[in-house]
Amino acid sequence: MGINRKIQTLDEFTIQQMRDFPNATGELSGLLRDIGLAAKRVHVEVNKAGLVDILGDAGTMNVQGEEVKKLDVFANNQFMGVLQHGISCAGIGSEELDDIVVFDDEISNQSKYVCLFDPLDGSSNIDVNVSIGTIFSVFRRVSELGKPATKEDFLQKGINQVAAGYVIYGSSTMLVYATRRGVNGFTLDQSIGEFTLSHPDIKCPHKGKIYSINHGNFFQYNEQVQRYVDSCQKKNKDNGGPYTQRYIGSMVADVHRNLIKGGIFMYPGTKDKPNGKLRLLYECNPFAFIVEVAGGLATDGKQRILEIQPTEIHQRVPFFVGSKLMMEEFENTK
Ligand code: P6P
Repeated sequence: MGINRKIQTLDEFTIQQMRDFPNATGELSGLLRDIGLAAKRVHVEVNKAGLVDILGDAGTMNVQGEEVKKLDVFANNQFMGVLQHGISCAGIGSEELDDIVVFDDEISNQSKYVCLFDPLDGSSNIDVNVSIGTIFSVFRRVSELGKPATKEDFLQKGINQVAAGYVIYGSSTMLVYATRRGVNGFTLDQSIGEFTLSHPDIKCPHKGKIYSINHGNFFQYNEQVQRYVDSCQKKNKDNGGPYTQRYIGSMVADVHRNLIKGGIFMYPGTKDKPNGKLRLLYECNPFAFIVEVAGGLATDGKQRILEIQPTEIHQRVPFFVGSKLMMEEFENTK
């Protein structure tokens, strides 16, 4: 007799969430299922990226006679496409697009939500087989339903997100998303082509032993960061130091590992780039929301990421995120 373990797919899970909220319209569940569909299509392309030379490099024609696009452009088109043809999203912002794209058709204008994406973060790592990811953020519109979405719908504080998540294309492909009810992880079961619940109710350990930062910029960081990194490397009976340094240069992989195992990820500002490199709306806000719902903290070194009032779609912020006690250790480092 086989183990009768009920495997719950992403679709079943989101529909179950709807049943728990009788007055839910199902739009958010539908939006998350749309994102799951696009993620499966991106998974297929990412997993054959190493073979692109056989199928024709970006900008050439592949064996099917289709133009082979850069993978991040391909990913952007997949996520934008499913949402534009769905019924749950009025428009998107994306790292790949200079400005927001308002879908502005009768159905989309009735949709309650807008989405922001980094469709394929870390794509420069793909040709060396390092895990990469998609990051997404979902807001309820503040503009009038029935009319086109506006820039204000996208420039909301991160605290207003109704959902946020990421897809990690790694040793397996996982979709992790958070609502205020919790963080749940789904692993793609390729035998049935479905994301299945594998990491229910993810919690970020309050303490970890991993610190993640690009040491190459050490002498460009401010004194607080330098002192904290220094303390991470020293034996310390109070905080269990020295810590282990892990940094793969792919944000989704680094933050996902620290979310599961405990740890702190830092992308500070430097003298040359005081706002750092990472984008507020579609990299830092989503991860700040996810990690906070899971019990961790996220700041720009001074204030809570989720309290920052955005001023433009592609703005950058310094980013510190991870286990509550490690983040407090950092904040208390003077
Ligand atoms: P650095 C990838 O290019 C990325 O945007 C993030 O995924 C990653 O955390 C960061 O840049 C790495 O930047 O400057 O350390 O190489």
